[in-house]
Amino acid sequence: MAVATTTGVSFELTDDQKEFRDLAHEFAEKEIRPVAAQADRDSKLPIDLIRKGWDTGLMNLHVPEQYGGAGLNSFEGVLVMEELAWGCSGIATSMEANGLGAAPVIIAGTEAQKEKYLGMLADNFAFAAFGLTEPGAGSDVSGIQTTATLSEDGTHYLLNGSKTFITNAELANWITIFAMTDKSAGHRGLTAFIVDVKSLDGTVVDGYTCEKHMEKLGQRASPTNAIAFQDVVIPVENRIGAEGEGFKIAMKTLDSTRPGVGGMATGVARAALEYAMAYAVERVQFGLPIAMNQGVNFMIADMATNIEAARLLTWRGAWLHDQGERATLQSSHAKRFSADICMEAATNAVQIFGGYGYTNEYPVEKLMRDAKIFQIYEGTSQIQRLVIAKELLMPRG
Ligand code: COS
Repeated sequence: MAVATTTGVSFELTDDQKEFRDLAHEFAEKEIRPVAAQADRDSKLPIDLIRKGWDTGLMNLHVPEQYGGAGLNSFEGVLVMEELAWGCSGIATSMEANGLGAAPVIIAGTEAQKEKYLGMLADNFAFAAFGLTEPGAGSDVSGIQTTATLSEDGTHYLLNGSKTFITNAELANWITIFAMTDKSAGHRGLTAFIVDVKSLDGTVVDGYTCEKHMEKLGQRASPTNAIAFQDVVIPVENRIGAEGEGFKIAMKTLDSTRPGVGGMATGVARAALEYAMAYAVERVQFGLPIAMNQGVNFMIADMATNIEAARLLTWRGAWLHDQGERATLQSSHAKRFSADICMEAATNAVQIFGGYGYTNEYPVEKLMRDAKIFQIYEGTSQIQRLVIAKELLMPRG
């Protein structure tokens, strides 16, 4: 990884890191790319491919080795995510969504929870999801309406409410759910839980419903569902942390996962750049390849510089997190910048392809549709700016 040494900073990857990145690249090139356009058209996750990814060890990247996972740190995870998203970011999102679902357990779970739920992901082709967003609570996490009410005997909670835009919910065996245990306490009334929604043999828990996946603009291969809970029983031992700690667990989770989103956005931007460069040298107008025009090659130059900068920001955010430091500011820098330059790169790739770029005969219109979500999920670009401004102007201890 990019190691801070006594003499300075090295940007050189270790042999192991190069090997893991190359494994992910090969998987993206040979397995993901050939099916990406069809998966997008059908709005359907190629589950056999995801299974191959699980077999190859490219899922559950951050599950520690002691629970059977790959045990990668954040920095190494970012390397993998850039490559997978270079292949197809919808497929990459679904391949790595277990990481988002599992992060609260890794951050604040008990040993028993880790063994059971992280172990389940590593030992079986199982899925986890992250249940934070609600129809009325997206950016404003403290507006969550879902409730978890403790039983009189203190053995379990009853969960009621609904969540939306949940990646992989239709596949999930368990979901980390954020629910109010004390509505009068604002963000301090939010608590995190592990909710078993579907056993490994496919039996759905009483009171849980998962709607058909949504038809989306981009990242269409990745299932996104609305879900609801009516008196779903959660054993008290499935609470993550103490009552009222949910908000901070959610924020710490997003601090840890946003560099990975930045890595994916960098991967999509890189794909857009590569397609745009290949086309710009091949497409002849006015007797010359269009790459000879400053209007085109300056676009390419800016895309390339932005990609380099995005990669460095994501590496730094992830690296800081790996040092055990609070990486809120750097994570938001990484996520915001990578998402925005990805959108710009994909839009400019379509521009360089001209009319052809606007058709689905060429891959860049998909990249443009896929890129948009990076500016929305795991905190919009506006929320990232808000976090950055708060961290700079009102730094927390
Ligand atoms: N790590 C640890 N603690 C944090 C934290 C972080 N990154 N960010 C905030 N906190 C703590 C604060 O220190 C504060 O603690 P106290 O209660 O002890 O004072 C508490 O959490 C509330 O913080 P704050 O006042 O900043 O919260 P806000 O309600 O103003 O909202 C934002 C914060 C907007 C940044 C947050 O709601 C957010 O990130 N929203 C976007 C959510 C999102 O990404 N949704 C996408 C869905 S997930 S796919």
